[in-house]
Amino acid sequence: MKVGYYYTKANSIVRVGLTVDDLELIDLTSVGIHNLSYALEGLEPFESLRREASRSFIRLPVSDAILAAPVNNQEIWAAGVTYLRSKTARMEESDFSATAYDRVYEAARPEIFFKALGSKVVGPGGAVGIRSDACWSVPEPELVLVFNRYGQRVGFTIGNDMSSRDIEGENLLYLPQAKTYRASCALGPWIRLGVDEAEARSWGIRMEIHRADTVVFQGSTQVSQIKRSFDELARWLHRCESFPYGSMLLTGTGIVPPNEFTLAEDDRVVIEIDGIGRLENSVAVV
Ligand code: DO4
Ligand code: MG
Repeated sequence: MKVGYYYTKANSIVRVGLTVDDLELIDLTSVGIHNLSYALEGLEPFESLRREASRSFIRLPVSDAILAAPVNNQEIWAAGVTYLRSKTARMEESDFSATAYDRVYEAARPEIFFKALGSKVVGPGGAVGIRSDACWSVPEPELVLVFNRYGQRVGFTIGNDMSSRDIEGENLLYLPQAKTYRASCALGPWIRLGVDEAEARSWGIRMEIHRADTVVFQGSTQVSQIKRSFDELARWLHRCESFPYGSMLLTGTGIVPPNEFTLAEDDRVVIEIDGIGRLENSVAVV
């Protein structure tokens, strides 16, 4: 089962929708569910939404819906260097802070950093940003853990942790500027509910970058390559911290384009994760 925000060509007011089969969308706003993060707060959000879905609501083809980012005012955080591929890439881009990545990959405490406010996230079809003062920009396709305000993991979505590799590589203290700027985080298209960690670890992640009519990069990885368990990442995220509106955690990238590659204005980034769907964004200089 997947939930998300949608609107249609005929009605631009955003509503909450649910799909079980990817064909039909069940409108939950018609029974008073306007806020997705609130709907995910129940002790059994999956069960209660499934009960709602079995009632007779407005239904429409999924193909008629235009999806928006499935987020409200949650904080968005990100884990880094959780895949071996990411550790290697970071060490290549940085002269003097290379050992930091080596160490954090092995350390008990993971790298976790603040990424975005929910209100600043780009949704499906929107434009993600590359900084005008960066010269080496890449998308990072990542599985996202969705937590309610009690810290319970309630679902999964797709994230793009846009990054400026030259800025991060120049000095690790510049990480917040390399990672958090206008339109640096995209999320969507759905939140997948009712899936345990074992099933999510069987999913593949794929990314393509299109420039005009050419695919200029394609790569893939497996969620099973993430070094740390989801519970481990969740425990560190919630250690000495709480999220009154819930939170989301991007789990790191295992797909890194070759070092000579940088994104350009008007590229299109297409990320697919089995079990969730496809997140597609254009690229704009910000
Ligand atoms: O250490 C910098 C960020 C790493 C990251 O975002 C990732 O591994 O996905
Ligand atoms: Mg990342």
